[in-house]
Amino acid sequence: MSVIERAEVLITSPGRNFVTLRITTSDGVTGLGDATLNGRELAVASYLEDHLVPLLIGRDPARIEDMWQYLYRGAYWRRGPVTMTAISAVDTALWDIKGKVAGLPVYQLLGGRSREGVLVYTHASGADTAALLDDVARAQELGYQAIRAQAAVPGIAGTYGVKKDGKYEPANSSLPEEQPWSTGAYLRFAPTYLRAVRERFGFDFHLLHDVHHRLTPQEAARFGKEVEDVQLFWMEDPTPVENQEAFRLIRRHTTTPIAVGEVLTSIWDVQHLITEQLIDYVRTTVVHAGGITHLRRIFDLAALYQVRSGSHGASDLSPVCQAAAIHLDTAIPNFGIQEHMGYPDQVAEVFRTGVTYADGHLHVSDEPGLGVEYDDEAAAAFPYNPKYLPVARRLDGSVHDW
Ligand code: GCO
Ligand code: MG
Repeated sequence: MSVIERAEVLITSPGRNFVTLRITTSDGVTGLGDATLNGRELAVASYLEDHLVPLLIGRDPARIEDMWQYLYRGAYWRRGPVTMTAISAVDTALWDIKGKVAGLPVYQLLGGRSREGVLVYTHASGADTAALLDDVARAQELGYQAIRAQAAVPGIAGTYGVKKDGKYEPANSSLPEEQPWSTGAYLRFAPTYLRAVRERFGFDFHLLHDVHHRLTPQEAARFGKEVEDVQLFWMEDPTPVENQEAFRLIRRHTTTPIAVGEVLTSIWDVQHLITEQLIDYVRTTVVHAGGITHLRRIFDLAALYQVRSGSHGASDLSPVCQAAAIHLDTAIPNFGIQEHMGYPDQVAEVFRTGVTYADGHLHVSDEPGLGVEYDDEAAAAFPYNPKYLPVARRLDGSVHDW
């Protein structure tokens, strides 16, 4: 019987930090899993290295479900981003291995194709409305059929979602930057630029917007209602997700679709949002919500309630997570949309991925497994470089939700 012989935690920073788990079997087959938790990378690396790797050695790599149950229930402590990201990495690497052993791409192991390509949305942003409109035009020229629009709120420096030097990357300083926030200014301005996008480009593409947990339930209800005429594909994270009752209030007032889940890590975290139909899209991801095994379970639950997938796909999720997500998106019946933010150029030197973009869609290759290779030599040129997301403060100095 083939057993797990080695498991290595690989850390690299080709323009941004990535943690990767590589599992090698006694037959010499390797599998990759993304273990990146933005701004808390080393906590997951330690969880894996100190607590999980010793448990993996000698076990059967084919028993993916059993491994998931063993690591989840066996930890005693449940859920949470560090634990779930570590479990995700093991799970994803084992699916990669199973595909390579079977000679099949992972989407075939998940039931085969439900669709040819995976509809993706990209980011457009700007320091003001004119700059945002230029960026939407750029995204359309690249063929994107779904675009997330954000613009800097006048008078508020460093507003969430706006690019610096042509690339969007909020985690850009070695200690968290503190940025001002004014809900009033945002609520006055955001509807105007969303309307300007529709006025200039029409309704023949999907328009998305990320509120990034900045509003109270009442403010979010008002915002959703006010932008109904722009027909958003979704408003994302309108309010912090800890108090899920809040979404009932938003729902009562607006038909603007709601997407939630990038910070949630298990089926229990999204259970009520889904079963009480408080959201339209669930944004949990392979890397933070327990790997392919657990995300499939979340999406199957969601399918019963006509909730569709809309996985987080920011550039702090590695190409290994991206490939796993595209395999899953290709196979599931209730796929909605996939975020596609792109990566700094150096990322392609470390991760060779079979995922390709064409006409607003991502496609997986038919290589066995996930179709991603990791170049150790290239990775060594990019040492870990601690970076943090900013912290938002209201104009009176108190901390707001980022
Ligand atoms: C998104 C997200 C990201 C997150 C980042 C956190 O919708 O893409 O909100 O921009 O802020 O991934 O690590
Ligand atoms: Mg988001």
